[in-house]
Amino acid sequence: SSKHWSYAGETGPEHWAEIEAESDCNGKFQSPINIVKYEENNSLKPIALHYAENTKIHDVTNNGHSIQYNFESGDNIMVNGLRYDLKQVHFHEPSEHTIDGVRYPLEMHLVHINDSGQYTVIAVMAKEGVSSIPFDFLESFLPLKAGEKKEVDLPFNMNDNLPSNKDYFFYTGSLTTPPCTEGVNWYILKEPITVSLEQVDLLKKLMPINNYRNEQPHNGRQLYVTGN
Ligand code: DPN
Ligand code: ZN
Repeated sequence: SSKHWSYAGETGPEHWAEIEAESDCNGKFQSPINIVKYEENNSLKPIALHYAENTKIHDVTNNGHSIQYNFESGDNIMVNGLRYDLKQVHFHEPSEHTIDGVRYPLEMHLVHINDSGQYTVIAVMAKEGVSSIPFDFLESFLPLKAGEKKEVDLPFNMNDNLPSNKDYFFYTGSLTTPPCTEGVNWYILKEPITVSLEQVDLLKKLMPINNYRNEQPHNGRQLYVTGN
């Protein structure tokens, strides 16, 4: 299409479906959602994370919507016996998902895709606190302007970016940006990581203000939780 989507005004979320005619943005099973009315499901297993100690990040890009780290192949997760490769990690400020109505200062999305083109996204919330090492790493490579991209050649361990407790909420939704593709497995970790105010401020300067999509209706979807 001629117009490009954004987070506000004439190209904002209310217009995504018109702007991207082939998208699912008007679909019934969209993301994000407010996480409430969840059920325990004891048959849900821990997510099998295969994140190497020395993963190569190909580049970091300011794509005008978010700051995005693009990964070389290697890191992956297993979901229902299928391998999903980690493609990219990016940020929303403040968070897109809310938990019992609470919006976090930051939400990190780990976007994975399988051989059939289906997505699994792990969402990690961040609250204000002592800065974590990966975010120091992040600062030193951030491109400054929209459209800028930097090649990155440092080993990176995705595990360092995650909370120790991997309990999660699970539901089926969509990508939260056009084309809003449905059928996405969402794992939202219950335990937030911590970032410093400086780090949130830095990301704020680089990304569009409020780069989050509003809460979407559940429309009868089941929402599950693991752990206590
Ligand atoms: N931009 C990603 C998000 O905000 O979750 C989703 C996405 C991934 C969109 C891959 C298109 C392709
Ligand atoms: Zn996202």
